[in-house]
Amino acid sequence: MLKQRKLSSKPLPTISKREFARRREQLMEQMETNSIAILPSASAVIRNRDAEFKYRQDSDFHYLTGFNEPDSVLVLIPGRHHGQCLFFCRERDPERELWDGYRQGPEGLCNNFGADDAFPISDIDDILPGLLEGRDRVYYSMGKRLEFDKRIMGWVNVLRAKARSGAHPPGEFSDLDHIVHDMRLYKSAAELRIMQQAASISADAHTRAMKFCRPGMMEYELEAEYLHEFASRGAQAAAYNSIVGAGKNACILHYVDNSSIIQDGDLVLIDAGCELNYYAADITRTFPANGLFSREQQALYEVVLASQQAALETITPGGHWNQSHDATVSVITQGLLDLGILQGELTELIEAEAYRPFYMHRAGHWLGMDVHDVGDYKVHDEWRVLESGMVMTVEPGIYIAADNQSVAAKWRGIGIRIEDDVAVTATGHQVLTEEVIKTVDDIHQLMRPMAAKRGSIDPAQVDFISDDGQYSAQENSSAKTPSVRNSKPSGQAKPVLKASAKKKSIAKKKTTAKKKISTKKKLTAKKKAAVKRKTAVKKKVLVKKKTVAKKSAVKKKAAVKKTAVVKKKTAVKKKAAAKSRPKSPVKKRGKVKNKR
Ligand SMILES: [Mn+2]
Repeated sequence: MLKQRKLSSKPLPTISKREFARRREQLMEQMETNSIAILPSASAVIRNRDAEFKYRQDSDFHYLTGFNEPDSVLVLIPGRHHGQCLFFCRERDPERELWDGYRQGPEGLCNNFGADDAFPISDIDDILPGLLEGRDRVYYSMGKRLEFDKRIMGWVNVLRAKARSGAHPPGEFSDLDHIVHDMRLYKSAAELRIMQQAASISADAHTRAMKFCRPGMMEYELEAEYLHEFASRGAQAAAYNSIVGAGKNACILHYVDNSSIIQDGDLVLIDAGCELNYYAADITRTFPANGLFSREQQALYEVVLASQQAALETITPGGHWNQSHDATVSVITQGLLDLGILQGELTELIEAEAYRPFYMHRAGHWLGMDVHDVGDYKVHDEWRVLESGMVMTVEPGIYIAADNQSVAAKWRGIGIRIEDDVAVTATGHQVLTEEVIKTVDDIHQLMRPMAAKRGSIDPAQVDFISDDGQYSAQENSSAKTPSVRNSKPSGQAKPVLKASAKKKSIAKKKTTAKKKISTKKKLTAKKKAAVKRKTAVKKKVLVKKKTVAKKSAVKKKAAVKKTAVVKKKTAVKKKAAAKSRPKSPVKKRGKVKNKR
């Protein structure tokens, strides 16, 4: 039954008019004297035939204006006596507005958007040359909109042609991006509030997907859960095309087809975030479709998680951009060594970039109005020093291609990425996306009871994991009372994780140092235990094979007896047949194990 959503009492955070004006002032302060800045809006883009993509304003234009109509141009002329902030825009037009929606018009820009003066866009060829006349320098970003580049040169050439009659055409061009993008790199308190909200909505969408996921679903069904959460919470769009990759699709970094069936035993990698009021969130989580990691999946997952934790610890003002990447490289290389996927000596492997076939991307990027946000990563050839207000992602991953013959078959086709959004604060950092769980324990707790209810847990896999001392087949059969690892209170699993996640994150911060050491210990301990376990596992599997075979034989016997009442003769035959192929369930199990 559908539940009515609670009415949200809090309005969504926005940027105030004063802040937009302050940004324009900041830009003008950095411009040379006697200069002009010109910034066109984004154009509407045809999707096919006469249907357009939903309009989305250019990020720089929105950042400086808050004005989201196409066919607009912002002109800033610091120190101009008759007004510094000028706009060109579409005129009001009742006929067009009936079809396409409300327009501000020049009056609206003066009244509502801080314009000192505003003109119809249709008059720009007449007016702009006059505004350029007498300026020494033009701030404009060449090469992004070829049509508009031509018009700028056209207006300048009008003045050059009149030079003999005393006109003063501008002699220098400067890149406007350079100033605006550096401003955008430092987020204000208001921007951080929006980004936190975008992160929270996206985090809830990931939690929602984990709850909904089950084997047999299509990838696009999970994508739909995200889009539902985004749209119903006021986020106007996904910040980028959502990636929902199950099984080996997770190894395709920008997989956006989202059209495959999610198989039992698959890991599902989902990279999705919303855009709220022009600010992006960018989260990746990887979780088992049936709620339970296989041993190989878990082993790789723990390495990625440990590398992300190591990277987060480097993020603090005064640190530099590349430290987080370096941290992920060393933890991932060590992890691949421990698991026997790489062989050799750690520093040499790092030097030779031996990790690259498995970890081929950077650990993160700036995040803001654009998902891969603007801002230089190096200044004067040195990695950028982190400062309060910068926001970045931390997203290490391990991807073992399905056809990578140099790796043992059991690892192939596993793709894992874990991505969070992190703001640099005055004293360290804040993870904006911490509300969505990511430890193996938490994922098992959240997903397993529900998966068990739907009967989608493969008993073979439960047995498999129980070798690790985590689950047993018996637990699986009593699914309604989920038992939980590490003696955590079990009732918490369902009524969910926001509160508990917050609590945990505080506790986590306190124990991160400890954890780092313990994960290292775990890895080496695991390695030692692995040899012992292997032999033990073999024995166990043998025993289980026998018991499973027996059970199924008994079942079949019973079934056969029923029909025996009707057809005695055939029943006898079937009985014999049942006895003669008791190994069939074992075969099936082996198949499931080796699939990945
Ligand atoms: Mn990202």
